Amino acid sequence: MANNSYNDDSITVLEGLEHVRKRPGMYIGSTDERGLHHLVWEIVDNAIDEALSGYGREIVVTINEDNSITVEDNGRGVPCGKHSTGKNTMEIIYTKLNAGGKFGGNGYKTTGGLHGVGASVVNALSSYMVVTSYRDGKIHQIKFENGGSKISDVKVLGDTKRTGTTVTFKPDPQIFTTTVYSYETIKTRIRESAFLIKNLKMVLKDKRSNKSEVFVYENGISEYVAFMTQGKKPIHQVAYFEGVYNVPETTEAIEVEVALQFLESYSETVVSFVNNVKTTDGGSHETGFRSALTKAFNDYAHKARLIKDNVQLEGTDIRAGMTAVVSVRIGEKLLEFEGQTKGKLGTPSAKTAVDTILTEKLGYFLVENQKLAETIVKKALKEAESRAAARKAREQARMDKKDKGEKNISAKLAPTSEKNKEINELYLVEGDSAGGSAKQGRDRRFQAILPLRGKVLNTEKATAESALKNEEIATMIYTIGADYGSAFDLKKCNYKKIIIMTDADDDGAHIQVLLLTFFFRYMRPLIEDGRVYIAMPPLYKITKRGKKEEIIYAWSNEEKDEILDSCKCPTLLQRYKGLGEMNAEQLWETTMNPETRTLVQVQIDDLADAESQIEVLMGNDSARRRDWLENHVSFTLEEDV
Ligand code: 28F
Repeated sequence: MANNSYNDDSITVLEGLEHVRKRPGMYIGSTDERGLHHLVWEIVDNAIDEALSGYGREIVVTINEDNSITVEDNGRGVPCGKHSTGKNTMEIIYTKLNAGGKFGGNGYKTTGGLHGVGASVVNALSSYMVVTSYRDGKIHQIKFENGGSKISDVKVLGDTKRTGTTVTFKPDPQIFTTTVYSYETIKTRIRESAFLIKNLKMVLKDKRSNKSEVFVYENGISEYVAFMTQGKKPIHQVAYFEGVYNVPETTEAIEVEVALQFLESYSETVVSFVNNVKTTDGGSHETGFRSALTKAFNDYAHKARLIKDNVQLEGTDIRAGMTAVVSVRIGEKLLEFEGQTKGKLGTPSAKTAVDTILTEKLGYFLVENQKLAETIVKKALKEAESRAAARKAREQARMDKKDKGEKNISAKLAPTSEKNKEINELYLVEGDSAGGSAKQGRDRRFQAILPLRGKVLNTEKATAESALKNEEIATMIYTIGADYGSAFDLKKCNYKKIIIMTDADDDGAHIQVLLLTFFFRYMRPLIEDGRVYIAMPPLYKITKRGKKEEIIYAWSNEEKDEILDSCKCPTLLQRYKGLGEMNAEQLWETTMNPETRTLVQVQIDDLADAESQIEVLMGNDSARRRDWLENHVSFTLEEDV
């Protein structure tokens, strides 16, 4: 029987990396912009692991002019002695798939300084890579090109007093659909790492724009929460809890850190991590967090006689208006995840670890901060009442409308003829005229149309009660059918896609942002499950007056110019000012037909960033909005086309 377990002999060096080039998606998920940035995370995480092992506290990430990346740390320096295979260890680390670690680039970084398995994957997907190790008083360097072929053996370039590792790599354009790095994407991720690891200094430099920023936080995740709630109205200073939980019957320990802050508002935001890697789908540590919060607040409320013994505060009402970061560190042996994405922590003892530590420490905190504890309990009771009131109001409104024979609030809705939640789509259309064309042009089997009259309410500025009284908002909640806020239930959602279709002008963009704010605040799982889209109507209609008339559409100025340049015959150019200028047939063909349309899927790349951006752009603090716009938007007076 063939020995199908990998070992040093069965993998020849290049063949291993060849496999990575053949199936990059298996190692870095995709070869689009996300996969491109994955290369950076792999190398940066190795530098972080070295810092977590206690060596070096500063990491510098540089985006070079040619979109290559340089990462530097001041750790011990990658080993560069002789390896048992006779090759230099440095060469092995960057050319072997480290079958010993988790297979593939997505292995787990643990705090044990087990340097991730991704460095050789990055090499395989780069047109060149240079690794320099400052160690034992010497500068050792090795170079690779074309996906990991060694250019030369390790060279000693000279003497040095410092120690550390520097890796420069350039993603291979033959592999990646884009090789242009995003400063904001890299900034968000290294800032997150700095928040998670106290006093780790992360520096980001962009040689393309000469921009650079330093991130170092001596109060770690407490500063992360403060960053997420900036501009909002907190009712107390960020509270921080930490502890170590010894897992019974093992020699393993789980480190737990929690930072939380209650605000005057009502949205709940919890971001969680395991070994400094974000768990976007939560998991056992978040379960422990929620259970500890509910227990600690109910214990306090009963002891302080704020609620009768037979009354129990709901976890969702306690957490309304709370922002929290939960970060746990678990050794390799206990680490397990639910599902393939590894975005959801499975380790059962992580629930007990967070639950035990937080119940105890939060319990003390509430006794030591009675005024605050009382405020939060009262807020939770009010939230429970307003939720019940809003539900009663909606039920009553529905009964009233039905009783009085009035069309119920979803009368404006042109429903689908078939009830299939797995394929049905809901178009939210700006304006009645476009709504009319959409109703006519659509495929009524699976496409529903809900025309929106004018501007949707800005739910970032409105209170929950007033938002629910707004007809457009109430209609959307009723039509989508999955409730809202903490009661939102994705399984009840009537549509697979919610598509925002507005004019391609400023008003249309404003309505898009108002709707996205609403979905982010009241139906966030809809976005997280990738169900919210933006329709892309064409900007131009080009009529080619040749032997027979031909109509072509263009979605950008570049595309329009290309079409005009390629046309020999006379053409008529029309710039669409709004959806209403298209008839039903054209609207279907260009923007609604799944075969021919273009949709943009809305994704939340970084929850913390989204939180603070929406607050700045949509919230009540116009001074902060103006600052943000002045720093992030260049205003050019464009001639009207
Ligand atoms: C720019 C990215 O990759 N830094 C790294 C080290 C240090 C050691 C190491 C790395 C042992 C055999 C796994 C040094 N001295 N920055 C980095 N710094 N890897 S990667 O060892 C490799 C491990 O393979 C190191 C003593 N022990 C470990």
